[in-house]
Amino acid sequence: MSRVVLLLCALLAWGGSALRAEDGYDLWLRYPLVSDAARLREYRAALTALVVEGDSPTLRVAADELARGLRGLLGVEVPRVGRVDRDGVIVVGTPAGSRLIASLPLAKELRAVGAEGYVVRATTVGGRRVVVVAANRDVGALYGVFALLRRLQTHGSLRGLALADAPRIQLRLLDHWDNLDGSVERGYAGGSLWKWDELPGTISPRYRDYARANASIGINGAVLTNVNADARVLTPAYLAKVAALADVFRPYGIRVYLTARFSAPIEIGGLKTADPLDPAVRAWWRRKVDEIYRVVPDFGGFLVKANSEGQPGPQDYHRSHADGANMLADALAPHGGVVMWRAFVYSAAVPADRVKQAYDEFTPLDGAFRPNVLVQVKNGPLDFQPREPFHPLFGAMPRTPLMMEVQITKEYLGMATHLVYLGPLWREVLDADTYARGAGSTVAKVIDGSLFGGARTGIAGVSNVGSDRDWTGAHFNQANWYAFGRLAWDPGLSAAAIADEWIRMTFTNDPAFVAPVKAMMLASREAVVNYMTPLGLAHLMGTGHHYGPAPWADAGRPDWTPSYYHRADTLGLGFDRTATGSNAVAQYFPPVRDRFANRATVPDSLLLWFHHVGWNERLRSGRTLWEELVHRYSAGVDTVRWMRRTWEGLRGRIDAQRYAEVSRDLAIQEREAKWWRDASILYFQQFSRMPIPAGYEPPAHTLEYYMRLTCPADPRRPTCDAV
Ligand code: BDP
Repeated sequence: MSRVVLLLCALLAWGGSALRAEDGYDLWLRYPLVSDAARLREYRAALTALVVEGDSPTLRVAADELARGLRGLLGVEVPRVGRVDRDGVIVVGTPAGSRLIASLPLAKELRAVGAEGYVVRATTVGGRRVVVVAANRDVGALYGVFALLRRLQTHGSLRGLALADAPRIQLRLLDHWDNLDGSVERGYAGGSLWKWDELPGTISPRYRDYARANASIGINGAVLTNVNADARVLTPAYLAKVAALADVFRPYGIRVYLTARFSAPIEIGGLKTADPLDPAVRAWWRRKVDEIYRVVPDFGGFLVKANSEGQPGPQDYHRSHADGANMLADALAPHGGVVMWRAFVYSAAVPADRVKQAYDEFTPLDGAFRPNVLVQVKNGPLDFQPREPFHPLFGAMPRTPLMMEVQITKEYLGMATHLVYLGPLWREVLDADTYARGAGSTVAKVIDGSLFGGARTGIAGVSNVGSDRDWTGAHFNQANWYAFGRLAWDPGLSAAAIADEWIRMTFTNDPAFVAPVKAMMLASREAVVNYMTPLGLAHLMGTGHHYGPAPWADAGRPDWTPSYYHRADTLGLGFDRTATGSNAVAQYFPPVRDRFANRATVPDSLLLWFHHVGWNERLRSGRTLWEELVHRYSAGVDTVRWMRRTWEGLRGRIDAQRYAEVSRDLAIQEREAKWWRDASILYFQQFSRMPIPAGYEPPAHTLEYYMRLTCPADPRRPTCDAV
C-alpha cells in the first residue's frame, strides 16, 4: 500500500476513533494519531525509517513496539531498512550488536547509564539526520524505545533530543498476591491474571501485554504468588507453568520470582521439619532451587513472609529470621538469585505496640544476612494506611540492603473504586528524612543505596493488576501502576510530572483536560486521608473486608481492632507513642524522634499517631481537636465533591465509555466518603460529647444505622448500597 493510501486509512480510522469507546485495555500504550498538526509534521519529518542492527528477542520486541507506536502516532508505516539511506532514520541497538552504534561517539554517555540505561539522541550519520536509541544491553534499548515513544505520546519536541537515563534502583518488582485457585488476596482488581489451570499449554495474549506495560515503565521483575504462600507452586507441575510465564516475560527484561513457603520441605518434600539449620532441610532447598533453575534459568529468587500472621518460619524452630533467610540465600547464591525477606512481622502474642515489632526484631540482625538477602520493609510501620510515618527501620540497618514495599492495590484506600492517586503518598515517604546520617538521609537514599553504599537495591509494589478488562478494576488505578514503575526507576520524579505524562498517554493531551485532571489526582490522596483517617488516625476500617468505616469494631485480637489504634476516651483521642506511652517514637533518629515526640513540633498530619490529645486542646488552626476532626472529615468529602464536579465539566473531552465509568466510580466515592465521615464523626462524638460545630453538615443517619450496615461480599466493589 502506498504511503498516501495508508495515511488516508489512518486518518479515516482516526476520524472515527478520536472519541471511540475505549475500555482501558490499552493502558498508556494507546498510540493514537498525534492530534497537534505541527507536532505531527515534525515527527513525520524526523522519523522516517528504522534500522535495528543485531538480533535478539528483546531487540525484536523493541522494533515491534516502535513500529506499532509510530504506526499509530504518526499514521504511517515506518519501514525497516538496512542502513541509514535517508534523513530521519531511527537507529536502535547496542555497541556490541550494531556496528553503526559502535561507530558513534557515545562511549562516555553509555558508560554512565549502566546495564539497563539508554541514550536517545538526535545526531547525524554520514551527513544524514538520525535518531539514535543506544544502550549497553538490549533491554536498555527497549527502555530507550519506550522513552522515545513517551516523548511522542506526550507531544514533546524532538529538537535537540538528548535523553540519557538509567534506573536508580536495581530490583523494580510487582508483587502479585495471587493464589493458585485464581483468587487474589485483597487484590481488588478481579481475579488473578495467571490462568494456572490453562498454563503451560495456553498462553493468554494478556501475558505479553502485561510484560509490555511493565517494560514501558521499567519494571523488571514479578513475584507471581501471594506472600501467604502455597508450597504447591514449587512442585514440578507448577514450575512448568511458571517457566511458561518466564518465557513470555524474558524478552521484556522481566524475571519471575516466587514466594517460598517456609514449611515447604514438610508439605511437599516429605521431611519432618523445616528447621533451617537441619542439613536435610538445607539439602532439600538446594535441590529445589537447582530444579527451578533448570526450567527457569534466569529465575530471580524468593520472597518470604515468615513468622507473621500465622505463616511458618524459622522462629518455629527457635531460629532467627537471619537463619531462615540465609539458608534460602545459600541455595540461591550459586545461581545469582536473591531472597527478599519481609520485615512485616508480628507474632501471635499481642505486643504492647504492634508498630514497634519489626524494628525490635530486625535491628539486632543488621549485618547477619548473606549478601544476596534484601530485607523488604513496608513504607510505614503499620500496614499501608492512607497515612503513616515512614518506617523507622529505614536508616536503622546500615549493613543490610532494605527494599521498600508499597501497596499499589488500595486495600485500605477504597480499593478499586475510589480515585486515589498514590504518587503523593510515595513521594512523601521517599522524601522523608530519617537523619540516619544527619540531615538529608532520606528514605529514597536508603533504598537506592546511596546512603550506605549497599550493593543491592530494590523496591516492590503490591500489584493491582488482575483479570479485569481494564487490568486494575478502574481506569485511574492504572495511574498507580504507572507511577510505581516510574518512581522505581527514578525515585526523584515528582508526583505531578508522573501524573501529567500518564494523563496525556492514557486519555488526551488536551490541556483543558490535563490540567483539571492532574489537579484532581494530586488532591485525591489528601482527600482520602481526610475522609478516612485524618490527623494521624489509622486502622479504622471494618474487620475482614477492610473497606468501610468501623471504628467501633471489636471482634478479634486487640491489635486488629480500631480501638487499639485510636484510643478514644472521654478525655481525648490518639495513641500515645511518646515516652509516657509505648515510646515507639524512640525508634526514630534524633531530631525526628524529638520532632514527633513534642506536641509543639509534631506535624498535624501525624498528631494522633504519636499523641493522645485532649478534645479541647487547640491545634495550629486555632480549632480544638474536636472541631478540627469534624473539619478534616468534612474537607475530605468536599474535595471528593469538587473532584466529581471537575469531572462533570470534562464530558465530551474523552471517549464516552471511560468517561462514564469514571463518573460512576466518583459517584460511589462521594457517597462512601460521606459514609466514612458521618460514621466516624458520630462514633467519636460519643467520646467528645460535643455537638457538631456550626456550619458543618449534620450526619445523614444515626450511629446505630452505620453500625448495622453490612457490606456485600463482593470484594471488588463492596459498596454498601444503603449508604
Ligand atoms: C495486610 C493484608 C494481608 C496481607 C498482609 C501482608 O491485610 O492480607 O497478607 O498485609 O502484607 O495488609 O502480609
